[in-house]
Amino acid sequence: MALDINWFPGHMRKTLRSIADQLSLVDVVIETCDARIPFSSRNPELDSLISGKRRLLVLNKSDLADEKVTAAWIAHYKEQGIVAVPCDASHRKGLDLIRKNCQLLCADILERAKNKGRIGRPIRAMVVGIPNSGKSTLINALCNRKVAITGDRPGVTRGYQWARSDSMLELMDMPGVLWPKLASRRSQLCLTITGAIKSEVVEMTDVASEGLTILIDRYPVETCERFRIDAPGTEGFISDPDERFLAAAKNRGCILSGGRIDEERFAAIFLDDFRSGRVGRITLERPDRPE
Ligand SMILES: Nc1nc2c(ncn2[C@@H]2O[C@H](COP(=O)(O)OP(=O)(O)OP(=O)(O)O)[C@@H](O)[C@H]2O)c(=O)[nH]1
Ligand SMILES: [Mg+2]
Repeated sequence: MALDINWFPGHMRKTLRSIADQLSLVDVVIETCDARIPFSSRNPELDSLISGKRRLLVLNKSDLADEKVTAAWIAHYKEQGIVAVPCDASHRKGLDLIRKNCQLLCADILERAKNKGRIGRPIRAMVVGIPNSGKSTLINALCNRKVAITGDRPGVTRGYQWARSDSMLELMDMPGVLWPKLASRRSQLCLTITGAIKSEVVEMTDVASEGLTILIDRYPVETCERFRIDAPGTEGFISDPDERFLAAAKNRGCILSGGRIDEERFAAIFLDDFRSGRVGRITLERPDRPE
């Protein structure tokens, strides 16, 4: 069953065409994914589009993800021959590693340019990835100034734009792209609770309720503590997901006059707590158990 949502507006198709058109102008592609969902936040259409290019995979928002699991993902990619690095673009962490790896990946291009007398030729990099994964934030961090508009919602960047980081790096920002056939319902949920899919196009109480179930499955202690519900394996654990969601909402004081539970308000609280890292540093997908 799929969430009944339209996550692939026409401008994403346009962006995929634009990426294909501009690809020959760049030396390397920097693909940002969300370190909390490395499996679901990589676009297979982008993957095949950029397969012929040198590329660096950036596991961004690593400040919100489980550090050990991020390390496991990076080792997993290394086994597959993909260079991946962790990054926290908001706090400017991991930038040197990105610069260094771009240089390594493009060493032969720089060497050839040098042999032709073009010493100090900048590396041209295109930054691509799913919406809201932090592409523009990363570009601003690498440029050390605000060159690109950023925002806490998907679909902020609307067209491509070049920015000069320093004498070594030139960067092209791109709008985020999803793909028309998202894999599983669980992937769709992961993309929604992390903020890659617009909350306007989905029923947020359903998403939050299922999100709570996923979080309890992966991080029971942190999740049950935050939402003041009994953990699995304890006597008071509520096994029915809907009842559990209502109990959590009640415990957080989301009650309307007349005693009805305010599910919408709790859904917003749940998503805000998760997205801001208040539940803890959480990664929803592991390389040994991506789904
Ligand atoms: N915690 C955390 N937040 C981040 C990080 N990088 C970006 N963000 C936040 O994520 C949100 C989206 O960032 P953008 O840079 O606009 O994302 P984008 O990929 O350019 O998004 P689109 O242009 O819509 O595709 C903003 O609220 C950023 O502050 C990070 O490493 N850690
Ligand atoms: Mg952007």
